[in-house]
Amino acid sequence: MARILITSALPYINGIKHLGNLVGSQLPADLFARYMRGRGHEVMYICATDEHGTPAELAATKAGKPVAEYCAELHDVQADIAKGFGISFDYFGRSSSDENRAFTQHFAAKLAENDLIEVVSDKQVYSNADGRFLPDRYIEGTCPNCGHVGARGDQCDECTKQLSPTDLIDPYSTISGSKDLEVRETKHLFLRQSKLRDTLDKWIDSKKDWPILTTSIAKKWLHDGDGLRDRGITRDLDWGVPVPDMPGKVFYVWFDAPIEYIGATAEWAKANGLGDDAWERWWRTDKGADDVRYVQFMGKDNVPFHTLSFPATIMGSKEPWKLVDYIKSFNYLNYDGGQFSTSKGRGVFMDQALSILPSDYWRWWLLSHAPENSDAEFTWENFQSSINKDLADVLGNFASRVTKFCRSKFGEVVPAGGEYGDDEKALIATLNQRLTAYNTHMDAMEVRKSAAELRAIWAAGNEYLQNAAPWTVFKTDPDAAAAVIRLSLNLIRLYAVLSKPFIPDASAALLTAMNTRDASWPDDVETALNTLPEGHTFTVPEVTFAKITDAQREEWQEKFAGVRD
Ligand code: B3M
Ligand code: ZN
Repeated sequence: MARILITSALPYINGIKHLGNLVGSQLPADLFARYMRGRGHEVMYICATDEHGTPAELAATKAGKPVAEYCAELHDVQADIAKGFGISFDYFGRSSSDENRAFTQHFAAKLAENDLIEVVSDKQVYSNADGRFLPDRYIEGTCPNCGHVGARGDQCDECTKQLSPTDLIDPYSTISGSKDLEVRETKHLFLRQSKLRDTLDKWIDSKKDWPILTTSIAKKWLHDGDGLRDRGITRDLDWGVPVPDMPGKVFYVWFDAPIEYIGATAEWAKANGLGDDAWERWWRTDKGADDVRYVQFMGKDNVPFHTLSFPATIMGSKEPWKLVDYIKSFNYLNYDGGQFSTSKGRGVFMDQALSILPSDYWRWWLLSHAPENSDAEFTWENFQSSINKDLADVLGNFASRVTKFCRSKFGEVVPAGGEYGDDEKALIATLNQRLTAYNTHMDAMEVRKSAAELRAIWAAGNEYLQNAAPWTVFKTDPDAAAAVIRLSLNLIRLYAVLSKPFIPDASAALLTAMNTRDASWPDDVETALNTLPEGHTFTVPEVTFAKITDAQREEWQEKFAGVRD
Protein backbone atom coordinates (compact mmCIF):
# COMPACT_ATOMS: atom_id res chain seq x y z
CA MET A 1 0.00 0.00 0.00
CA ALA A 2 1.15 3.59 -0.68
CA ARG A 3 2.11 6.17 1.94
CA ILE A 4 0.30 9.46 1.44
CA LEU A 5 1.46 12.73 3.02
CA ILE A 6 -1.18 15.46 2.90
CA THR A 7 -0.90 19.09 3.99
CA SER A 8 -3.44 21.89 3.71
CA ALA A 9 -2.57 25.57 3.75
CA LEU A 10 -2.07 26.81 7.30
CA PRO A 11 -4.90 29.15 8.32
CA TYR A 12 -3.69 32.44 9.74
CA ILE A 13 -4.26 32.58 13.47
CA ASN A 14 -6.29 35.79 13.23
CA GLY A 15 -9.83 34.65 13.76
CA ILE A 16 -12.27 32.02 12.64
CA LYS A 17 -12.21 31.23 8.93
CA HIS A 18 -15.10 31.45 6.49
CA LEU A 19 -16.43 28.66 4.29
CA GLY A 20 -14.43 29.92 1.31
CA ASN A 21 -11.17 29.25 3.15
CA LEU A 22 -12.42 25.83 4.32
CA VAL A 23 -13.45 24.60 0.84
CA GLY A 24 -10.11 25.65 -0.65
CA SER A 25 -7.88 23.85 1.84
CA GLN A 26 -8.83 21.70 4.84
CA LEU A 27 -12.08 20.23 3.55
CA PRO A 28 -10.82 18.76 0.24
CA ALA A 29 -7.65 17.64 2.03
CA ASP A 30 -9.81 15.82 4.57
CA LEU A 31 -11.90 14.26 1.78
CA PHE A 32 -8.72 12.90 0.21
CA ALA A 33 -7.24 11.77 3.55
CA ARG A 34 -10.42 9.87 4.48
CA TYR A 35 -10.64 8.29 1.04
CA MET A 36 -7.00 7.18 1.07
CA ARG A 37 -7.37 5.73 4.57
CA GLY A 38 -10.56 3.96 3.38
CA ARG A 39 -8.55 2.41 0.53
CA GLY A 40 -6.10 1.06 3.10
CA HIS A 41 -3.16 3.44 2.56
CA GLU A 42 -1.04 4.87 5.37
CA VAL A 43 -1.92 8.57 5.58
CA MET A 44 -0.33 11.48 7.44
CA TYR A 45 -2.56 14.57 7.23
CA ILE A 46 -0.80 17.61 8.68
CA CYS A 47 -1.94 21.19 9.21
CA ALA A 48 -1.28 23.94 11.76
CA THR A 49 -2.09 27.50 12.64
CA ASP A 50 0.04 30.10 10.89
CA GLU A 51 0.89 32.25 13.91
CA HIS A 52 3.56 34.71 12.81
CA GLY A 53 3.62 37.86 10.82
CA THR A 54 1.45 40.91 10.80
CA PRO A 55 -1.93 39.09 10.77
CA ALA A 56 -1.15 37.71 14.24
CA GLU A 57 0.23 40.96 15.66
CA LEU A 58 -2.56 43.13 14.28
CA ALA A 59 -5.26 40.74 15.54
CA ALA A 60 -3.68 40.41 19.00
CA THR A 61 -3.46 44.21 19.29
CA LYS A 62 -7.11 44.50 18.28
CA ALA A 63 -8.01 41.85 20.90
CA GLY A 64 -5.95 43.72 23.50
CA LYS A 65 -3.89 40.62 24.28
CA PRO A 66 -0.19 39.71 24.19
CA VAL A 67 0.36 38.01 20.84
CA ALA A 68 1.62 34.73 22.36
CA GLU A 69 -1.49 34.48 24.54
CA TYR A 70 -3.75 35.38 21.60
CA CYS A 71 -2.18 32.70 19.39
CA ALA A 72 -2.49 29.99 22.03
CA GLU A 73 -6.17 30.84 22.49
CA LEU A 74 -7.04 31.02 18.79
CA HIS A 75 -5.14 27.83 18.00
CA ASP A 76 -7.51 25.93 20.29
CA VAL A 77 -10.54 27.75 18.86
CA GLN A 78 -9.54 26.84 15.30
CA ALA A 79 -8.71 23.26 16.33
CA ASP A 80 -12.15 22.83 17.92
CA ILE A 81 -13.98 24.20 14.90
CA ALA A 82 -12.02 21.99 12.51
CA LYS A 83 -13.02 19.05 14.71
CA GLY A 84 -16.63 20.21 14.42
CA PHE A 85 -16.30 19.87 10.65
CA GLY A 86 -14.84 16.39 11.00
CA ILE A 87 -11.45 17.48 9.68
CA SER A 88 -9.36 14.41 10.48
CA PHE A 89 -5.86 15.84 10.92
CA ASP A 90 -3.25 13.46 12.16
CA TYR A 91 -1.87 16.58 13.78
CA PHE A 92 -2.83 20.27 13.93
CA GLY A 93 0.35 22.06 14.98
CA ARG A 94 1.48 25.63 15.64
CA SER A 95 4.02 27.52 13.54
CA SER A 96 5.26 29.17 16.76
CA SER A 97 6.45 25.76 18.00
CA ASP A 98 10.03 25.08 19.08
CA GLU A 99 10.24 22.53 16.29
CA ASN A 100 9.40 25.08 13.62
CA ARG A 101 11.84 27.58 15.05
CA ALA A 102 14.62 25.01 14.89
CA PHE A 103 13.78 23.89 11.35
CA THR A 104 13.43 27.48 10.09
CA GLN A 105 16.78 28.50 11.49
CA HIS A 106 18.30 25.28 10.13
CA PHE A 107 17.08 25.96 6.59
CA ALA A 108 18.27 29.58 6.73
CA ALA A 109 21.72 28.39 7.84
CA LYS A 110 21.90 25.80 5.06
CA LEU A 111 20.80 28.37 2.46
CA ALA A 112 23.52 30.73 3.69
CA GLU A 113 26.06 27.88 3.55
CA ASN A 114 25.05 27.31 -0.08
CA ASP A 115 25.49 30.99 -0.96
CA LEU A 116 21.74 31.54 -1.40
CA ILE A 117 21.34 34.19 1.28
CA GLU A 118 22.48 37.74 0.81
CA VAL A 119 22.54 40.50 3.42
CA VAL A 120 20.94 43.43 1.67
CA SER A 121 20.57 46.96 2.76
CA ASP A 122 16.90 47.03 2.02
CA LYS A 123 14.45 49.85 1.76
CA GLN A 124 11.55 49.41 4.16
CA VAL A 125 8.68 51.76 4.83
CA TYR A 126 8.85 53.45 8.21
CA SER A 127 5.81 55.11 9.81
CA ASN A 128 6.60 58.22 11.80
CA ALA A 129 3.14 58.20 13.34
CA ASP A 130 3.52 54.62 14.57
CA GLY A 131 7.22 54.79 15.27
CA ARG A 132 7.95 51.50 13.53
CA PHE A 133 8.62 49.80 10.22
CA LEU A 134 5.54 48.62 8.30
CA PRO A 135 6.14 45.20 6.73
CA ASP A 136 3.55 43.03 4.96
CA ARG A 137 0.08 43.62 6.38
CA TYR A 138 1.03 46.67 8.40
CA ILE A 139 0.85 48.54 5.13
CA GLU A 140 -1.62 48.60 2.29
CA GLY A 141 -1.94 50.57 -0.91
CA THR A 142 -2.72 50.31 -4.59
CA CYS A 143 -1.29 47.31 -6.42
CA PRO A 144 1.22 48.42 -9.08
CA ASN A 145 0.34 45.38 -11.15
CA CYS A 146 -3.45 45.44 -11.32
CA GLY A 147 -4.49 48.66 -9.61
CA HIS A 148 -6.36 46.84 -6.82
CA VAL A 149 -6.85 49.17 -3.85
CA GLY A 150 -6.08 47.48 -0.52
CA ALA A 151 -3.20 45.40 -1.81
CA ARG A 152 -0.98 44.22 1.03
CA GLY A 153 2.69 44.83 1.55
CA ASP A 154 3.58 41.22 0.71
CA GLN A 155 0.98 40.17 -1.84
CA CYS A 156 -1.97 41.44 -3.82
CA ASP A 157 -4.83 39.01 -3.23
CA GLU A 158 -6.55 40.26 -6.36
CA CYS A 159 -3.83 39.31 -8.89
CA THR A 160 -1.74 37.13 -6.47
CA LYS A 161 1.46 39.11 -7.34
CA GLN A 162 4.10 38.95 -4.61
CA LEU A 163 4.90 42.54 -3.57
CA SER A 164 7.23 44.54 -1.34
CA PRO A 165 5.89 47.46 0.72
CA THR A 166 7.87 49.93 -1.38
CA ASP A 167 6.04 48.69 -4.49
CA LEU A 168 2.68 50.00 -3.24
CA ILE A 169 1.14 53.14 -4.69
CA ASP A 170 -0.32 55.65 -2.24
CA PRO A 171 0.46 53.47 0.80
CA TYR A 172 -0.91 53.87 4.31
CA SER A 173 -0.34 52.31 7.70
CA THR A 174 -2.96 49.71 8.63
CA ILE A 175 -2.27 50.47 12.29
CA SER A 176 -3.03 54.18 12.28
CA GLY A 177 -4.07 54.89 8.69
CA SER A 178 -1.26 57.39 8.59
CA LYS A 179 0.32 58.27 5.27
CA ASP A 180 3.22 60.00 7.02
CA LEU A 181 5.59 57.34 5.79
CA GLU A 182 9.20 57.36 4.70
CA VAL A 183 11.48 54.81 3.17
CA ARG A 184 14.41 53.95 5.40
CA GLU A 185 17.43 51.74 4.99
CA THR A 186 17.47 48.57 7.05
CA LYS A 187 19.49 45.40 6.61
CA HIS A 188 17.65 42.21 5.73
CA LEU A 189 18.39 38.72 4.53
CA PHE A 190 17.38 38.01 0.95
CA LEU A 191 16.79 34.55 -0.45
CA ARG A 192 18.57 34.49 -3.80
CA GLN A 193 15.79 32.48 -5.43
CA SER A 194 16.65 33.98 -8.81
CA LYS A 195 19.67 31.62 -8.80
CA LEU A 196 17.21 28.71 -8.73
CA ARG A 197 14.92 30.00 -11.49
CA ASP A 198 16.01 27.46 -14.10
CA THR A 199 15.94 24.59 -11.62
CA LEU A 200 12.43 25.60 -10.53
CA ASP A 201 11.33 26.04 -14.14
CA LYS A 202 12.45 22.51 -15.03
CA TRP A 203 10.82 21.15 -11.86
CA ILE A 204 7.48 22.79 -12.67
CA ASP A 205 7.72 21.55 -16.28
CA SER A 206 8.24 18.02 -14.98
CA LYS A 207 4.85 18.13 -13.20
CA LYS A 208 2.79 16.98 -16.19
CA ASP A 209 -0.19 15.95 -14.02
CA TRP A 210 -0.62 19.20 -12.10
CA PRO A 211 -3.88 21.16 -12.50
CA ILE A 212 -3.62 23.98 -15.03
CA LEU A 213 -4.51 26.46 -12.28
CA THR A 214 -1.40 25.49 -10.31
CA THR A 215 1.11 25.43 -13.17
CA SER A 216 -0.24 28.58 -14.86
CA ILE A 217 0.24 30.64 -11.69
CA ALA A 218 3.70 29.18 -11.07
CA LYS A 219 4.86 29.83 -14.65
CA LYS A 220 3.39 33.34 -14.55
CA TRP A 221 5.47 34.41 -11.56
CA LEU A 222 8.52 32.53 -12.75
CA HIS A 223 8.54 34.50 -15.97
CA ASP A 224 6.54 37.60 -15.13
CA GLY A 225 8.39 40.81 -15.88
CA ASP A 226 11.82 40.53 -14.31
CA GLY A 227 11.07 36.91 -13.43
CA LEU A 228 11.63 35.29 -10.10
CA ARG A 229 13.12 37.99 -7.92
CA ASP A 230 15.31 37.56 -4.84
CA ARG A 231 13.04 38.19 -1.86
CA GLY A 232 13.50 39.49 1.64
CA ILE A 233 12.95 36.70 4.16
CA THR A 234 13.39 38.78 7.33
CA ARG A 235 11.33 41.52 8.93
CA ASP A 236 11.67 44.24 11.57
CA LEU A 237 9.15 42.60 13.91
CA ASP A 238 9.27 41.19 17.43
CA TRP A 239 6.95 38.20 17.00
CA GLY A 240 8.27 35.37 14.82
CA VAL A 241 11.25 33.06 14.44
CA PRO A 242 14.28 35.06 15.61
CA VAL A 243 17.05 35.60 13.05
CA PRO A 244 20.29 34.47 14.70
CA ASP A 245 22.79 37.36 15.15
CA MET A 246 20.28 39.95 13.89
CA PRO A 247 18.53 41.36 17.00
CA GLY A 248 15.10 42.85 16.35
CA LYS A 249 14.64 40.78 13.22
CA VAL A 250 12.45 37.73 12.66
CA PHE A 251 11.96 35.57 9.60
CA TYR A 252 9.17 36.60 7.22
CA VAL A 253 6.02 34.60 7.96
CA TRP A 254 5.97 33.00 4.51
CA PHE A 255 9.49 31.72 5.02
CA ASP A 256 8.67 29.85 8.22
CA ALA A 257 5.01 28.89 7.54
CA PRO A 258 5.56 26.17 4.91
CA ILE A 259 8.44 24.80 6.99
CA GLU A 260 5.81 24.21 9.69
CA TYR A 261 4.50 21.34 7.55
CA ILE A 262 7.71 19.58 8.63
CA GLY A 263 7.59 21.18 12.07
CA ALA A 264 4.08 19.94 12.77
CA THR A 265 5.06 16.41 11.80
CA ALA A 266 7.88 16.58 14.34
CA GLU A 267 5.38 18.00 16.86
CA TRP A 268 3.17 14.99 16.11
CA ALA A 269 6.07 12.60 16.77
CA LYS A 270 6.87 14.32 20.08
CA ALA A 271 3.20 14.39 21.14
CA ASN A 272 3.07 10.64 20.53
CA GLY A 273 6.34 9.92 22.33
CA LEU A 274 8.03 8.84 19.08
CA GLY A 275 11.60 9.39 17.94
CA ASP A 276 12.86 11.49 15.03
CA ASP A 277 12.64 8.52 12.69
CA ALA A 278 8.83 8.74 12.99
CA TRP A 279 8.70 12.11 11.23
CA GLU A 280 11.84 11.61 9.09
CA ARG A 281 10.20 8.69 7.26
CA TRP A 282 7.70 11.26 5.89
CA TRP A 283 10.09 14.12 5.09
CA ARG A 284 13.59 12.78 4.44
CA THR A 285 14.12 10.89 1.21
CA ASP A 286 17.24 9.33 2.76
CA LYS A 287 15.09 8.01 5.63
CA GLY A 288 12.27 6.34 3.71
CA ALA A 289 10.27 9.28 2.35
CA ASP A 290 11.26 8.51 -1.24
CA ASP A 291 8.19 6.23 -1.52
CA VAL A 292 5.81 8.85 -0.10
CA ARG A 293 3.30 10.65 -2.34
CA TYR A 294 3.06 14.21 -1.00
CA VAL A 295 -0.06 16.24 -1.91
CA GLN A 296 -0.73 19.85 -0.91
CA PHE A 297 -4.13 21.58 -0.83
CA MET A 298 -4.54 25.37 -1.01
CA GLY A 299 -6.32 28.39 -2.46
CA LYS A 300 -4.86 29.88 -5.64
CA ASP A 301 -3.44 32.89 -3.75
CA ASN A 302 -1.11 30.51 -1.91
CA VAL A 303 0.24 28.85 -5.07
CA PRO A 304 3.15 31.25 -5.72
CA PHE A 305 4.77 30.57 -2.35
CA HIS A 306 4.23 26.81 -2.62
CA THR A 307 5.57 26.46 -6.14
CA LEU A 308 8.45 28.92 -5.90
CA SER A 309 9.84 30.12 -2.58
CA PHE A 310 9.15 26.97 -0.50
CA PRO A 311 10.62 24.59 -3.11
CA ALA A 312 13.52 27.04 -3.47
CA THR A 313 14.12 26.70 0.28
CA ILE A 314 14.01 22.91 0.09
CA MET A 315 16.17 22.66 -3.05
CA GLY A 316 18.54 25.37 -1.86
CA SER A 317 19.29 23.43 1.32
CA LYS A 318 20.83 20.72 -0.87
CA GLU A 319 19.54 18.23 1.70
CA PRO A 320 17.30 15.21 0.89
CA TRP A 321 13.95 16.75 1.91
CA LYS A 322 10.68 15.55 0.36
CA LEU A 323 9.34 17.90 -2.31
CA VAL A 324 5.63 18.08 -3.08
CA ASP A 325 4.40 15.66 -5.75
CA TYR A 326 1.02 17.28 -6.47
CA ILE A 327 -0.54 20.64 -5.66
CA LYS A 328 -4.35 20.76 -5.70
CA SER A 329 -5.29 24.44 -5.83
CA PHE A 330 -8.72 26.05 -5.79
CA ASN A 331 -10.33 29.18 -7.11
CA TYR A 332 -12.51 31.34 -4.89
CA LEU A 333 -15.93 30.67 -3.41
CA ASN A 334 -18.03 33.82 -3.66
CA TYR A 335 -20.94 34.64 -1.40
CA ASP A 336 -24.25 35.86 -2.74
CA GLY A 337 -22.67 38.01 -5.45
CA GLY A 338 -19.70 39.24 -3.44
CA GLN A 339 -16.56 37.82 -1.94
CA PHE A 340 -16.13 35.98 1.32
CA SER A 341 -13.78 38.05 3.42
CA THR A 342 -12.20 37.28 6.78
CA SER A 343 -10.93 40.82 7.29
CA LYS A 344 -14.26 42.35 6.25
CA GLY A 345 -16.32 39.73 8.13
CA ARG A 346 -18.39 38.97 5.02
CA GLY A 347 -20.03 35.61 4.39
CA VAL A 348 -20.72 32.55 6.54
CA PHE A 349 -17.97 31.62 8.99
CA MET A 350 -17.16 28.11 10.18
CA ASP A 351 -18.50 28.60 13.70
CA GLN A 352 -21.72 30.21 12.43
CA ALA A 353 -22.27 27.38 9.92
CA LEU A 354 -22.05 24.74 12.66
CA SER A 355 -24.42 26.72 14.85
CA ILE A 356 -27.27 26.33 12.35
CA LEU A 357 -26.72 22.95 10.65
CA PRO A 358 -24.70 19.73 11.09
CA SER A 359 -21.32 19.69 9.36
CA ASP A 360 -22.36 17.04 6.81
CA TYR A 361 -24.76 19.56 5.21
CA TRP A 362 -21.91 21.99 4.69
CA ARG A 363 -19.38 19.33 3.70
CA TRP A 364 -21.67 17.97 1.01
CA TRP A 365 -22.62 21.33 -0.48
CA LEU A 366 -19.08 22.79 -0.40
CA LEU A 367 -17.42 19.72 -1.90
CA SER A 368 -20.07 19.12 -4.56
CA HIS A 369 -19.74 22.80 -5.57
CA ALA A 370 -15.98 23.15 -4.98
CA PRO A 371 -14.38 26.07 -6.93
CA GLU A 372 -12.02 23.77 -8.85
CA ASN A 373 -11.84 25.04 -12.43
CA SER A 374 -13.50 28.39 -11.80
CA ASP A 375 -14.85 30.49 -8.96
CA ALA A 376 -18.07 29.14 -7.43
CA GLU A 377 -21.04 30.96 -5.92
CA PHE A 378 -22.77 30.17 -2.65
CA THR A 379 -26.44 31.14 -2.68
CA TRP A 380 -28.91 30.11 -0.02
CA GLU A 381 -31.38 28.93 -2.66
CA ASN A 382 -28.84 26.59 -4.24
CA PHE A 383 -27.71 25.38 -0.82
CA GLN A 384 -31.29 24.57 0.22
CA SER A 385 -32.22 22.82 -3.03
CA SER A 386 -29.00 20.76 -3.22
CA ILE A 387 -29.27 19.58 0.38
CA ASN A 388 -32.97 18.79 0.15
CA LYS A 389 -32.57 16.92 -3.13
CA ASP A 390 -29.26 15.08 -2.78
CA LEU A 391 -29.16 14.31 0.92
CA ALA A 392 -32.80 14.24 2.03
CA ASP A 393 -34.68 13.05 -1.05
CA VAL A 394 -32.09 10.68 -2.48
CA LEU A 395 -29.80 9.23 0.19
CA GLY A 396 -31.91 9.80 3.32
CA ASN A 397 -35.17 8.79 1.69
CA PHE A 398 -33.70 5.55 0.35
CA ALA A 399 -32.47 4.47 3.78
CA SER A 400 -35.76 5.41 5.39
CA ARG A 401 -38.07 3.69 2.85
CA VAL A 402 -36.08 0.46 2.83
CA THR A 403 -35.71 0.07 6.60
CA LYS A 404 -39.27 1.13 7.43
CA PHE A 405 -40.82 -1.18 4.82
CA CYS A 406 -38.66 -4.06 6.03
CA ARG A 407 -39.63 -3.43 9.63
CA SER A 408 -43.34 -3.45 8.66
CA LYS A 409 -43.18 -6.75 6.73
CA PHE A 410 -40.18 -8.71 7.96
CA GLY A 411 -39.13 -6.98 11.17
CA GLU A 412 -35.77 -5.27 11.81
CA VAL A 413 -33.83 -8.16 10.31
CA VAL A 414 -32.35 -8.86 6.89
CA PRO A 415 -35.04 -11.10 5.35
CA ALA A 416 -34.39 -14.51 3.83
CA GLY A 417 -36.05 -15.69 0.66
CA GLY A 418 -35.90 -15.05 -3.05
CA GLU A 419 -32.71 -14.44 -4.98
CA TYR A 420 -31.08 -11.72 -7.01
CA GLY A 421 -32.50 -11.75 -10.58
CA ASP A 422 -31.86 -9.79 -13.79
CA ASP A 423 -32.77 -6.43 -12.28
CA GLU A 424 -30.33 -6.95 -9.43
CA LYS A 425 -27.62 -8.11 -11.83
CA ALA A 426 -28.21 -4.99 -13.96
CA LEU A 427 -27.95 -2.75 -10.91
CA ILE A 428 -24.76 -4.50 -9.79
CA ALA A 429 -23.24 -4.00 -13.26
CA THR A 430 -24.15 -0.29 -13.24
CA LEU A 431 -22.80 0.20 -9.74
CA ASN A 432 -19.55 -1.57 -10.59
CA GLN A 433 -19.00 0.89 -13.43
CA ARG A 434 -19.82 3.81 -11.22
CA LEU A 435 -17.59 2.53 -8.41
CA THR A 436 -14.66 2.36 -10.82
CA ALA A 437 -15.38 5.93 -11.97
CA TYR A 438 -15.74 7.10 -8.36
CA ASN A 439 -12.37 5.58 -7.41
CA THR A 440 -10.74 7.11 -10.48
CA HIS A 441 -12.04 10.62 -9.71
CA MET A 442 -11.15 10.35 -6.02
CA ASP A 443 -7.63 9.10 -6.82
CA ALA A 444 -7.26 12.12 -9.12
CA MET A 445 -8.70 14.51 -6.49
CA GLU A 446 -11.42 15.60 -8.90
CA VAL A 447 -13.77 16.72 -6.15
CA ARG A 448 -16.87 17.75 -8.10
CA LYS A 449 -16.68 14.75 -10.44
CA SER A 450 -16.38 12.47 -7.39
CA ALA A 451 -19.44 14.07 -5.79
CA ALA A 452 -21.43 13.70 -9.01
CA GLU A 453 -20.49 10.02 -9.23
CA LEU A 454 -21.43 9.39 -5.60
CA ARG A 455 -24.77 11.16 -6.12
CA ALA A 456 -25.37 8.93 -9.18
CA ILE A 457 -24.60 5.85 -7.08
CA TRP A 458 -27.23 6.94 -4.56
CA ALA A 459 -29.72 7.69 -7.37
CA ALA A 460 -29.20 4.26 -8.99
CA GLY A 461 -30.39 2.60 -5.78
CA ASN A 462 -33.48 4.79 -5.66
CA GLU A 463 -34.30 4.04 -9.26
CA TYR A 464 -33.89 0.31 -8.66
CA LEU A 465 -36.14 0.42 -5.58
CA GLN A 466 -38.81 2.43 -7.42
CA ASN A 467 -38.83 -0.08 -10.29
CA ALA A 468 -38.67 -3.14 -8.06
CA ALA A 469 -41.57 -1.80 -5.94
CA PRO A 470 -41.31 -4.42 -3.13
CA TRP A 471 -44.41 -2.92 -1.49
CA THR A 472 -46.45 -4.10 -4.51
CA VAL A 473 -44.57 -7.37 -5.15
CA PHE A 474 -44.96 -8.34 -1.51
CA LYS A 475 -48.69 -8.86 -2.01
CA THR A 476 -48.16 -11.69 -4.47
CA ASP A 477 -44.58 -12.85 -3.91
CA PRO A 478 -43.14 -12.04 -0.47
CA ASP A 479 -39.92 -13.93 -1.25
CA ALA A 480 -39.21 -11.73 -4.26
CA ALA A 481 -39.86 -8.68 -2.12
CA ALA A 482 -37.48 -10.08 0.50
CA ALA A 483 -34.67 -10.36 -2.06
CA VAL A 484 -35.16 -6.72 -3.08
CA ILE A 485 -35.06 -5.58 0.54
CA ARG A 486 -32.06 -7.76 1.39
CA LEU A 487 -30.11 -6.19 -1.47
CA SER A 488 -31.31 -2.70 -0.50
CA LEU A 489 -30.27 -3.08 3.14
CA ASN A 490 -26.81 -4.07 1.93
CA LEU A 491 -26.89 -1.07 -0.37
CA ILE A 492 -27.40 1.19 2.66
CA ARG A 493 -24.19 -0.20 4.17
CA LEU A 494 -22.36 0.26 0.88
CA TYR A 495 -23.60 3.87 0.66
CA ALA A 496 -22.36 4.49 4.19
CA VAL A 497 -18.87 3.22 3.27
CA LEU A 498 -18.58 5.14 -0.02
CA SER A 499 -20.05 8.35 1.46
CA LYS A 500 -17.73 8.47 4.50
CA PRO A 501 -15.11 10.81 2.91
CA PHE A 502 -17.84 13.32 2.11
CA ILE A 503 -20.34 12.99 5.00
CA PRO A 504 -18.66 11.06 7.83
CA ASP A 505 -21.33 11.60 10.48
CA ALA A 506 -24.19 10.33 8.30
CA SER A 507 -21.98 7.45 7.24
CA ALA A 508 -21.36 6.47 10.86
CA ALA A 509 -25.07 6.77 11.70
CA LEU A 510 -26.05 4.49 8.82
CA LEU A 511 -23.40 1.91 9.72
CA THR A 512 -24.69 1.93 13.29
CA ALA A 513 -28.27 1.51 12.08
CA MET A 514 -27.10 -1.41 9.94
CA ASN A 515 -25.50 -2.83 13.06
CA THR A 516 -22.15 -3.44 11.35
CA ARG A 517 -18.58 -2.33 11.82
CA ASP A 518 -17.59 -3.60 8.40
CA ALA A 519 -16.61 -0.37 6.64
CA SER A 520 -14.26 -2.05 4.18
CA TRP A 521 -14.01 -0.33 0.81
CA PRO A 522 -15.61 -2.57 -1.84
CA ASP A 523 -13.50 -4.34 -4.45
CA ASP A 524 -16.68 -5.30 -6.25
CA VAL A 525 -20.33 -4.47 -5.71
CA GLU A 526 -21.75 -8.02 -5.71
CA THR A 527 -19.59 -9.05 -2.78
CA ALA A 528 -20.50 -5.83 -0.99
CA LEU A 529 -24.21 -6.49 -1.49
CA ASN A 530 -23.90 -9.84 0.28
CA THR A 531 -22.18 -8.51 3.39
CA LEU A 532 -25.23 -8.39 5.68
CA PRO A 533 -26.51 -11.97 5.74
CA GLU A 534 -30.10 -13.16 6.16
CA GLY A 535 -31.06 -12.86 9.83
CA HIS A 536 -28.71 -9.90 10.47
CA THR A 537 -30.52 -7.41 12.73
CA PHE A 538 -30.61 -3.65 12.17
CA THR A 539 -32.54 -0.62 13.40
CA VAL A 540 -34.45 1.97 11.46
CA PRO A 541 -32.18 5.07 11.38
CA GLU A 542 -33.31 8.42 12.71
CA VAL A 543 -34.13 10.95 10.00
CA THR A 544 -30.73 11.19 8.38
CA PHE A 545 -31.20 14.63 6.83
CA ALA A 546 -33.99 16.99 7.92
CA LYS A 547 -34.91 19.24 4.99
CA ILE A 548 -34.10 22.96 5.04
CA THR A 549 -37.40 24.86 5.08
CA ASP A 550 -38.07 28.07 3.16
CA ALA A 551 -38.51 29.85 6.48
CA GLN A 552 -35.07 28.71 7.62
CA ARG A 553 -33.50 29.72 4.34
CA GLU A 554 -35.08 33.17 4.52
CA GLU A 555 -34.00 33.61 8.15
CA TRP A 556 -30.39 32.69 7.38
CA GLN A 557 -30.33 34.79 4.21
CA GLU A 558 -31.27 37.76 6.41
CA LYS A 559 -28.98 36.82 9.28
CA PHE A 560 -25.89 36.48 7.07
CA ALA A 561 -26.57 39.36 4.70
CA GLY A 562 -24.26 41.85 6.34
CA VAL A 563 -20.87 41.60 7.98
CA ARG A 564 -20.28 39.67 11.16
CA ASP A 565 -19.70 41.64 14.35
N1 B3M B 1 -1.59 31.40 6.14
C1 B3M B 1 -2.04 32.28 3.85
C2 B3M B 1 -3.50 32.08 3.97
O1 B3M B 1 -4.00 31.77 5.06
C3 B3M B 1 -1.14 31.43 4.73
C4 B3M B 1 -1.01 30.03 4.24
C5 B3M B 1 0.29 29.41 4.72
S1 B3M B 1 0.48 27.78 4.10
C6 B3M B 1 2.10 27.45 4.54
O2 B3M B 1 -4.13 32.24 2.94
ZN1 ZN C 1 -2.77 43.19 -7.99
